Amino acid sequence: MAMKVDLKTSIDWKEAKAFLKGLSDKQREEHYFCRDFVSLKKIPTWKDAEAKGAPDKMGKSQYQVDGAVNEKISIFRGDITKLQLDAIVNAANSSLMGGGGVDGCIHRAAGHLLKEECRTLHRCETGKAKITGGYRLPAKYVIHTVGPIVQGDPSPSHVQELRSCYRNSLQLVLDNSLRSVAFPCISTGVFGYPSEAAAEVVLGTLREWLEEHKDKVDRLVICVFLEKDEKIYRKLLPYFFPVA
Ligand code: AR6
Repeated sequence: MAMKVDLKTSIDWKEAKAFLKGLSDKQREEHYFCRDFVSLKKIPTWKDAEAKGAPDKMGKSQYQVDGAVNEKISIFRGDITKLQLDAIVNAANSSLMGGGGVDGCIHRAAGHLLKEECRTLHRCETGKAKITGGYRLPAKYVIHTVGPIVQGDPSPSHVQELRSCYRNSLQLVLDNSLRSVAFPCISTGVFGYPSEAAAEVVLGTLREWLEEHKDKVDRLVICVFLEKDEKIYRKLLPYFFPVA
């Protein structure tokens, strides 16, 4: 049996990561930064949410009704650091050394070892993604991606970069055999990407990806933080993920 590691005082991220890897899900809970974490089974799927409280309907969708896809997507409003999933995505900057917004929240919650591991990754380009351990987070891994910085209307290359953030993060989900992941609204805070335009890119990208890979994951969670983003996503979801 490996020596117990105290994640609050340890200075060796590799040792801490290996220690956490050897624990059962239940054993990991005692190392979480919070007690009020949210497990995957508490997050309704889009299919269930739609069945319960029919949100606004949109006009005709260009997408087919696909029950298997609708079971794999969720919208959750709240703090992404509380989600007990295989991975959460961080809207980082290219230094990967932390910052404000959701990045700051994730680094604070995960603890100082996250930064130590990030230091070894040597930056990340816009649209790319890199993976680390989750340390004191309920999520096992953090996927760090860097969104485009936008002033005014997004250009076609901004659109491609935002798409790449989601697609490259999802590629890491597959490469690491992870089954559940939550995304924040990448680039729509400090980086200035208009929220509704971003949501359209995100939903199109996730729909397309799920059509191809739905059997390989249990759930993709869109984690919104602001009421305005929740409204935007609830308005657009029936278009990209029609239920009936
Ligand atoms: N959980 C979920 N979403 C959150 C949380 C949270 N705890 N906190 C904020 N958000 P931003 P960006 C939402 O600015 O635009 C940092 O300094 C927030 O409401 O965090 O990609 C980095 O280091 C918004 O909807 O990320 C970079 O320098 C969304 O997260 C830069 O900001 C993204 O807002 C990245 O800017």
